[in-house]
Amino acid sequence: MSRVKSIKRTTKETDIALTLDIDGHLAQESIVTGLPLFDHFLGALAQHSGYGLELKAEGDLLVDPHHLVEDVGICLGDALSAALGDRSGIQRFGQRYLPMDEALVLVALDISGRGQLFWSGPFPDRAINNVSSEVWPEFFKALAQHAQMTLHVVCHTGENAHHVMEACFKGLGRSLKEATMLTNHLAVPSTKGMI
Ligand SMILES: [Mn+2]
Repeated sequence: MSRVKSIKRTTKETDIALTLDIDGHLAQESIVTGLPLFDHFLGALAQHSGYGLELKAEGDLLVDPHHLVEDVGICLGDALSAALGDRSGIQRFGQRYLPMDEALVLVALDISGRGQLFWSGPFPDRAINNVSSEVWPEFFKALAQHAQMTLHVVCHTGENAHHVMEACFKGLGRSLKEATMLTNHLAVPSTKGMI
């Protein structure tokens, strides 16, 4: 069973082509968004999820990175949802405390069929390389909504905004790896019989 999905999405704000392979058989380093900090964080996500991710994205960065960051989250969420099919055989839940030096975050998720983000701090409220910290939750929100998963991200401590946000992306990667891992049971992991 191949768990691969390609997505193309073009709007007046962004142009995105993405291929996701949950079982990781693609070249992982092909991530180009035009925003090097975002490439760096997505590279950490791909690395720690074990997913193959090819991504080429262009956005109206001169307006605000907001559109690009949100729309990549939409495409990655759509790809993940499609690649998972009817969710049969997956672990469903994933969680990770992720330290990065002084930063410590918790990421916990449930591939529940209900797309929602719960984001709680205190997060450092500082720009990283002139990119406002308020943009990053938009990625997590769009991803959660389009992958139809319940996603909690909690910052327990951290002074350095780069450390905190990188920890969130790494923690997301590890949590997704766990949640989308296949079990020996082919059934959909829900007492309802469907997700
Ligand atoms: Mn870094």
